[in-house]
Amino acid sequence: MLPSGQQQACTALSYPLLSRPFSLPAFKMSVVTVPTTPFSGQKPGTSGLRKKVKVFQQKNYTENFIQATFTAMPGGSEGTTIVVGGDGRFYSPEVSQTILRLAAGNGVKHVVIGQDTILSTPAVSALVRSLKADGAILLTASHNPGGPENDFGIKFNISNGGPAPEDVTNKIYAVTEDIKEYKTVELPDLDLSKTGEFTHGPLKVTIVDSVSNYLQLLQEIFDFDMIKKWLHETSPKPSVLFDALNGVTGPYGRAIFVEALGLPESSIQNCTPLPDFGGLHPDPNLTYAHTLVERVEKENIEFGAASDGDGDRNMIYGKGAFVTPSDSVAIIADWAEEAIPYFKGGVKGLARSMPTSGAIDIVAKARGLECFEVPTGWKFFGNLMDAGRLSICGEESFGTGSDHIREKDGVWAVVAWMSILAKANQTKPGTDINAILLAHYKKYGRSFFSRYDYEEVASEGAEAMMAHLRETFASSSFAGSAHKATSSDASFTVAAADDFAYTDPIDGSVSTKQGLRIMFTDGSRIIFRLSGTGSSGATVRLYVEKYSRNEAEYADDAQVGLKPLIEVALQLSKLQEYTKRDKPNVIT
Ligand code: G16
Repeated sequence: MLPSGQQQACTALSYPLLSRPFSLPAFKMSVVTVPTTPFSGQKPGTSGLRKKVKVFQQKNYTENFIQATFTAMPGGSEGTTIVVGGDGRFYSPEVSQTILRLAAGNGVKHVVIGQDTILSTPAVSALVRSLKADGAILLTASHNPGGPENDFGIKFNISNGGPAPEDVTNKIYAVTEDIKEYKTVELPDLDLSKTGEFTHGPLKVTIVDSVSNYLQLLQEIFDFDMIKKWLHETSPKPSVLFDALNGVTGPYGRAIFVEALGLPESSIQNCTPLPDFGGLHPDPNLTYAHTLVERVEKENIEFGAASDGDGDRNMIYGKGAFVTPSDSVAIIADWAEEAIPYFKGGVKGLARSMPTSGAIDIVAKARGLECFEVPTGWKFFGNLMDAGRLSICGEESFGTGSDHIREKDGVWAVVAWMSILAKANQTKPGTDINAILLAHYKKYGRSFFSRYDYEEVASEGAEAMMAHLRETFASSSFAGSAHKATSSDASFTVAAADDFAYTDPIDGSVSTKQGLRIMFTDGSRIIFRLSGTGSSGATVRLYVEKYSRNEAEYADDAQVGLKPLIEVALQLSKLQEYTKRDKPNVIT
């Protein structure tokens, strides 16, 4: 291990897997301190630093951020083991080598890295936990498009396997603001295409198969035999389609759905990770996963599912039945003990992000479980899980997961839904996704939910709209005021309005300004937030929710029922005026 901060010699030299012929001269590998200057705006957002590739390609830009990450690592980077993985997007190969050099320069002892740097975000979290590593660096901009003109991202996870909490990301940002040098060792590129253990300068590097550790974890969590029975012994056999959108879950999809569950090759699509996702926008929603939706409808497929670029998001879609992420997590929570062996001992608690619908709260209440409402961002669930108070949680942004790891987990959610269907079919053959949804609504009522995204609007306009709403909230006459829809007589009376703030029940940390909420007297809600994951401009998110116990409405299209609320939201925010957009880019 190298003491950092000074020129330090080290010998070390075996390169069994260099991609090009290389004969190593007999020189000493030293830590080199390279002078640099800060770049503005290296502030990690909801989940890491996401910018255009071209921004990361600027000289020293990536090095600065990685150095800041090592400097800010809780406990320091000296002597540590870190996991490195990502979704294989454009520019990952170059950045992986940069990480190895800076890791060596910062005294890291052992780097565990995915073959060709490929490891899904959940697989990284699982590896950090099973290896008891000190942290991880993930190369991903998640669901954002990839390629030379698109996005790249770097995220740091801590030793529990979860995204770094705000005190750490704030520290990373503070270091980037004042950085003067980074520490590196001038190592040649290491061939990352073959698994094995290597000595790379002062580092031990283990290149791991991308899938095996994660697959083993899922096999411990779920009853694969029960799922196989449903898939192969039901008559007629249910058909399945999994779409990896050319993101990282391709190899996982093939290993799980084709190899482990015995489904035909035709039940997976877009399953080769590509640096530009084949031009797809790897975001599993009705807009960007439309080929999945079309095939499910046209070919009468019972079970469709998609995952995003880095494998932490999911969408569940059966014929004629889109499962909103808010419903998805509530239904998984309700079935967990019955259908998923991992939860046989009992579910500890449930949680959702603030904009996510309250469907899961209703399940929690019925089952006598604690339920937490946290700000948007998976990092807010970690403390609750570590404290043993949270088992299952989800976000409206197509994130669902449990305390098996500390990231949301797209493939886990897909297998959870297969488990629910397999279980339900044991007693009621022919049960499909639609039947599961309707049964849930009958039991608990339905929370209609939708999100409108206005992507890449001018930041000034978006900020001005938020300021206008804050001003509106401050008026003493706002609570109690009534607001009428434009296309109907529907009217909503404001019960309360606030800027959501959260005090972490475990460590007492406070996060303010997490979204503007308007709660109405009938239980409906409107929420406005600016996304923390965009790479340029601002993305306004408008969330609307309405709860119904009227059975006649359960099969309705959510957009119809939510229209009056959306109209009120647009009036109150003057969104169209401030953003100059009359339509959202994406509706989910
Ligand atoms: C990230 C976070 C999620 C968050 C989502 C959307 O997801 O991990 O917790 O809900 O962004 O955030 P925002 O609304 O700020 O854009 P991912 O899949 O992009 O890593």
